[in-house]
Amino acid sequence: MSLKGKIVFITGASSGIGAATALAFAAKGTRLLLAARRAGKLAQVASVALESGAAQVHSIDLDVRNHRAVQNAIDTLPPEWAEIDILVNNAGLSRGLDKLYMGNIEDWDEMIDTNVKGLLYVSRAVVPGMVVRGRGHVVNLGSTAGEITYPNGAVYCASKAAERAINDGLRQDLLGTPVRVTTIDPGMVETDFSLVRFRGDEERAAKVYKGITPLAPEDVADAIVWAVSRPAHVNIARVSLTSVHQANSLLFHRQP
Ligand code: NDP
Ligand code: 8X3
Repeated sequence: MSLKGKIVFITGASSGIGAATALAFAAKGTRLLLAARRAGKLAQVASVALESGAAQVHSIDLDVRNHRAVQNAIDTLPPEWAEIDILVNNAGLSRGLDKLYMGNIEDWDEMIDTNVKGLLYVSRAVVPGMVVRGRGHVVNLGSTAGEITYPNGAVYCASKAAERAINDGLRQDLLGTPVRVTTIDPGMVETDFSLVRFRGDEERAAKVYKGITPLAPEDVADAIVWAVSRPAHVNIARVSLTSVHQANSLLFHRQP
């Protein structure tokens, strides 16, 4: 399916997987609606996307945890940007790596508000238009963490298990419409993810990837573009991908 001229809305496009996905869609000649909180970083991604072939880019300063702001951002899109074809629900984060019974409640709130409620708010604002227009594709970012829970990560893993349920539920509820729903479930991807989890502790973040070659954000972007460019009657329900050094969220082969 040709993606040329399609409107692709990517949340969390200022960094990592979201930024790489913006550039992968740019190379297909799409029109990009990019959202995140850090406007400066978003502007940099927008500029590279235009150089990489995007037909047009429109950026939105958006915190997906704010329901009213999300609805308002969609309701007030310029008319030429309103007909979103592809939504990539990518904004997300982890905070902390703690035993559940010692966990920080603010960290829990931030993960659940972003990864679960933010995903719901954006989907609720965008999907009705897709149903009315009779076309659309929602891609949600899940994780191997949503398939198997790992120690000290229960709340992040739970947020991704929720994503899995929401993804499947949305696909069931859209049955009878042509709107497609896909979850992309990567294992470890080297982005700012661990730096954010450990609140800027670079040494601790680097240890996460020690001795393995993790996925690159471009590998995940490639899977997203593949899933959305299948023929219109094909719905890819789930793509699970890891580095060859990872079997699942618990099992790694680390080189000394
Ligand atoms: P990054 O930290 O590099 O990027 C996260 C993105 O999410 C940033 O653009 C950030 O933008 C945005 N974001 C975070 N909170 C909000 C918010 N409240 N409102 C709007 N945007 C927000 O991490 P990744 O690229 O790795 O993560 C992207 C997604 O991929 C997440 O959902 C993550 O759970 C998932 N994932 C990551 C894996 C990994 O190993 N890295 C593996 C599996 C899944 P800003 O701060 O500017 O708002
Ligand atoms: C991110 C992958 O294993 O670091 O979802 O939680 S992991």
